[in-house]
Amino acid sequence: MPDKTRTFLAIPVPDKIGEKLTRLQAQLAPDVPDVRWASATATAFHLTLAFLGDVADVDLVRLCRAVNDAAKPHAPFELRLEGLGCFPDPRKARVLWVGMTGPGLEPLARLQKEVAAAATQAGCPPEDNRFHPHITLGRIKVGRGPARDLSPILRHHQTWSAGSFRVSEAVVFASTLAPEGPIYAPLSTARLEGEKPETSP
Ligand code: 2AM
Repeated sequence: MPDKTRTFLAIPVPDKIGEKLTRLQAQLAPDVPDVRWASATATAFHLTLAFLGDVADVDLVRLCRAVNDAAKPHAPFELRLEGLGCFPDPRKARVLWVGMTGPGLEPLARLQKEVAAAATQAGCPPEDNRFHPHITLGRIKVGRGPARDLSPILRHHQTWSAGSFRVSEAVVFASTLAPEGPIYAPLSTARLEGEKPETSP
């Protein structure tokens, strides 16, 4: 059996935004019990571009190169974090997340499509081709009572925003599962080095 690494592609969230997400978690915690909250330190807040699952270690260098080549021509862009949501449904919440809005969604979708295609070409296809941009705040522990309806909480935080941050890199992460939760380690960082197209006057 070859050695494998659980791998995903993501945009890390800068510390300043991470602090706001941590404060939001603290505000939410009394109203949303039994949640395994994502941690700014242990797991690092991130926007997942593609979850690849187990990748053979011999393929990692090829994967990192492919992601780097695909990401490099993209220009950095601003992404605004705003509003809360749940997977699979606010009335049966399993994952609680922060969403994003604004013009940054377009370059984000282009970047995601191209790094996912590059990973596929490198022989490491994403497990799921759907992309719903979000940053996970926490995962609701299963088996603790009936399904949770978080709709009122989402409505209350509809306009909550952490502001914008500049996306300037895409990272290949290794995820190691541990009893206290996953530990993420960057394997390679691709800088977005493209020029922003001129906007017409
Ligand atoms: P997330 O972006 O919603 O947090 C590393 O495991 C990351 O990959 C997690 O942050 C997780 O979701 C994302 N991911 C997507 N699909 C996954 C899957 N099937 N198993 C584990 N993680 C997955």
